[in-house]
Amino acid sequence: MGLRPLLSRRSAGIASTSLALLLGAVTAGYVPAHAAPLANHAAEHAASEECEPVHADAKARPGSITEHDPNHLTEAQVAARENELIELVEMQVRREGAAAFAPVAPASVAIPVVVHVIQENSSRAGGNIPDSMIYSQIDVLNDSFSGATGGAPTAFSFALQSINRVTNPSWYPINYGSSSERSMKRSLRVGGAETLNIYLGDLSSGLLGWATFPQRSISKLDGVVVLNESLPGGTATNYNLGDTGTHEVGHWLNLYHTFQGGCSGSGDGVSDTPAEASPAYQCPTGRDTCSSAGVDPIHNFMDYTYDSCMYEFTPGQASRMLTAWNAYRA
Ligand SMILES: [Ca+2]
Ligand SMILES: [Ca+2]
Ligand SMILES: [Zn+2]
Repeated sequence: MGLRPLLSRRSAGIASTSLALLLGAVTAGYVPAHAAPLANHAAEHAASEECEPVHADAKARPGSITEHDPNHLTEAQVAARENELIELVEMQVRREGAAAFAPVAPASVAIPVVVHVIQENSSRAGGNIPDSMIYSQIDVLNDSFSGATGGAPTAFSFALQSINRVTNPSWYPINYGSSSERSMKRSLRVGGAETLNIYLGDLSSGLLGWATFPQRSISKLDGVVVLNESLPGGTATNYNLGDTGTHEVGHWLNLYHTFQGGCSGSGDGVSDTPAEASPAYQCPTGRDTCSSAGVDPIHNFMDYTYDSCMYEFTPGQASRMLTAWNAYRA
C-alpha cells in the first residue's frame, strides 16, 4: 500500500514538562482496586490476535438514538484503561528512560491516514462521496489538531496516504458492532498501530461515528468509523463540517468524552476540561451542569454539540493524547 513510516515522531527540542507531572496527570484519581475484573478480562484476551476493542462511543444524532450510547464507558472500564496506561508508561520509562515521554513540538507526529470509502453502488446515495470531501476532512483534522480553530495545539498532523474505494453491499450501511463490520475491517485494515484507518459509509441507527481506543495489542479492528455525509460539504445537517471525524480521532488517541463520569470523580481524566453532568447538544448558552469550577466545555471536540459549536482541544487533552501515542502507537 506504500505506507510511509512516521515522519520525525519526536522532535529534538525538549520542553519543560517533567515526567513526574505527566505521570501525575495520568494517575490522578484512579483507584486500581476497582479495575481488577476488567484488567483480568483484558489480560485473558491479550494474547489473542484480535481481541474485541473497546469502542469509544457511538456518537449519535439527536432525534435518533441519543439515549442509547452503547459504548459509553463505565467507570470500571475507565479505571482499567487508566491503570493500563500507567503501567505502559512505567514500563516504557524503565526501558527507554524518561526522555521517551518528553513533550514534543507541536505537529511533530505525522499520522498516516488511509481512508476506506464503503459503497453500496456508484451513486452518491450509495456512498460514492467525492475525493474533495475527503481532502477537506483531512484539512479539518489538521486545523483542529494544530489549534488553528481556536483550541490548544496538539502534537499531531495527518497525512493522507490513500483512498480505498470498496463497493460491497453487505458492508453497507456499516452496522455498529456487527460481524459485517468486523469482516470489513479484517479485510481492509492496513498499516501498524500508527496508521489511522478511517471507514466511511452510511451508518446503522442514525449514528455519526464510533472509534476504538488504543489497545496494548492493536488488532485489525482498530480504527475510526465516520458517517460519510458528516464530512465537510455533506448532507448531515448541523454535523457536516467534519468535526465528527475530529471527535472520533480524539477517541482513537485516547480521549474520553468531556461528560465521562459526570460531575464526580476524575471525569475524563483531564484537569482543564470542566466536569459536565451529561452530553451537551446543539449549542447551549451558559450551560453549567456541575457545581465544580468552570462552565460546561460545550466548545470542546469531545462533547456532542453541533459542529459549528465545537472548535477546541485543551492543553490537558493534548498532553493526554501524546502520552497515549507514545505508550500505544509510537
Ligand atoms: Ca475534566
Ligand atoms: Ca461547573
Ligand atoms: Zn464520542
